[in-house]
Amino acid sequence: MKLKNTIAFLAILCLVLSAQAQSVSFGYRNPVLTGMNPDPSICRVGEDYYTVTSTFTWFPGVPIYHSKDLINWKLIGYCLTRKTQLDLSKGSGIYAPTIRYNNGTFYMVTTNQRNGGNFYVTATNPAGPWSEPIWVKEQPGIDPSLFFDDDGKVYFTSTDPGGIAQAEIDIKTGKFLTPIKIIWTGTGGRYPEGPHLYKIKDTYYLMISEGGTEYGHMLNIARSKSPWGPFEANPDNPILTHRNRNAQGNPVQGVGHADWVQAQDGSWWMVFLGFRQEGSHHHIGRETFLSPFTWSSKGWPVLPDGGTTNLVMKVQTLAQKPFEPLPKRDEFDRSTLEPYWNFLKNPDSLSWSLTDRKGWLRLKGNTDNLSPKKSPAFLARRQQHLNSTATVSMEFNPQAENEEAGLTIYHRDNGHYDVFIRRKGRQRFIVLRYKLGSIIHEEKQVKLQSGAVQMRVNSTPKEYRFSFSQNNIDFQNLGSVETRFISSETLGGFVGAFVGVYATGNGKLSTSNADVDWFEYEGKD
Ligand code: 6LW
Repeated sequence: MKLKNTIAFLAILCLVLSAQAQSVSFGYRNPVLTGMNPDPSICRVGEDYYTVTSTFTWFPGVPIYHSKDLINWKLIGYCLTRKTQLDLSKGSGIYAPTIRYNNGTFYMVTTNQRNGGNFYVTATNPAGPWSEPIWVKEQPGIDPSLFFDDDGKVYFTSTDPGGIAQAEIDIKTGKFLTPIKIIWTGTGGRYPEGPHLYKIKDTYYLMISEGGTEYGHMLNIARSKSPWGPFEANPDNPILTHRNRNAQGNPVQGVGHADWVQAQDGSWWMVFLGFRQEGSHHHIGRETFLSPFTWSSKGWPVLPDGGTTNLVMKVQTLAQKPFEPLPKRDEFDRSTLEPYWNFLKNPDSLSWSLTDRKGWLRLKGNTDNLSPKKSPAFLARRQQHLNSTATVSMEFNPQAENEEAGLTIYHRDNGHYDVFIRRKGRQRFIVLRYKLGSIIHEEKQVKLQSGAVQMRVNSTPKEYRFSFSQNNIDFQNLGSVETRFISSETLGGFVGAFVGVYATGNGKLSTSNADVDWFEYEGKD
């Protein structure tokens, strides 16, 4: 009997221990969403987490990522997939989104800068489809957020020239039910922005960023017993920043613009933006970082290490549930694009096809080039690693000298490095060209044999190296160039580097198609 009891006890102990072992893991690497993924916003539904980030003039807009553990994320779709939701014909596109879940419905609220302003879309399945926009015409600021209070009221909070502004909103129509009120002006830092309102028990917390999205970025918080304020600032602000001396040598900089979530096990987590700097420049954009936080005895959020974050996080996490890694090579064998492909502005549906030549991505150069007025024949994906290799195999026999097609590292129209095929007289060449503001430099031109061409870019934190091959084995070097010339510090703007394939007729319609057999991307960070 005694032995039986002991065995039963040990069996139960084993079960408890193994259950515990499955419910937590230890440690992870930041950023959790690599490549251009700024202004993250997060919500939880049961044990599922969803995060959205800003996309500016890339299409489709606002990717939605899913996770079971806050660390491993899978791109499951986009909130803005139609021109009726996302017209990118003017302006600088989509700024900071917020995602919220209320009563069976997901809400994603954001701004289409100078192209309609603030709006939200809704969905019951976060992977889509998402609704047509409901426009919020009464508030011209940016960084909108929604807060669903437990009394049924919904608040729309955003920036305003006077500070952080708020109104109660009729969530069915987008009409304001109250006048707009400035609820907090922040702590005196420049650009009070990225507000989110939360309620814990009977206290409302208003978390915002200040200092601008560069090296002076910081996260500040205030609280009140009313959603309208007055808001009392946390005496220990900022709760997260790398602007101070203690973070001077940290490879992560510019942290701020956060949103928080409480996990199913009661732990608290923030997602926020930051960038990985290389010699005081960053070129792959602002990325999404994750940190746990706790509450002080005085009721304020406290982030680890005095409000700093790291690439390697040595903390307990939810049980980690990674997704299958994506195949390195896209063979273009399906009739739909892999979700990571993006277009610049609203795509010209005549400029590309997966069905014209089965198993190939066909690019049909239009009049636009990589300084686009509308949208060029151009598909790109985020450069998600500082160390990476991208290779494309392309068949392209230009019939006229204005036609070109190739591979590009593209940050903005004023900063990209292109390796491409063109023709001069009867000869085909491969060319390496750098475009940096008003400077256009052709670094190298090499004669090609007939047949397919593989174009490759190897990236390290400091440099891009371009090469080509015609047998996919022997690669001939074309040249190397610094990453920092296409960094955000050099070019300005809010975006980051993408790598992609393009074709153009440079002002005329191209008479020859560029056929992409495969595209390979491998990250090595
Ligand atoms: C965004 C603002 C910001 O609207 O950058 O870092 C702007 N914060 O909140 C664009 O991402």
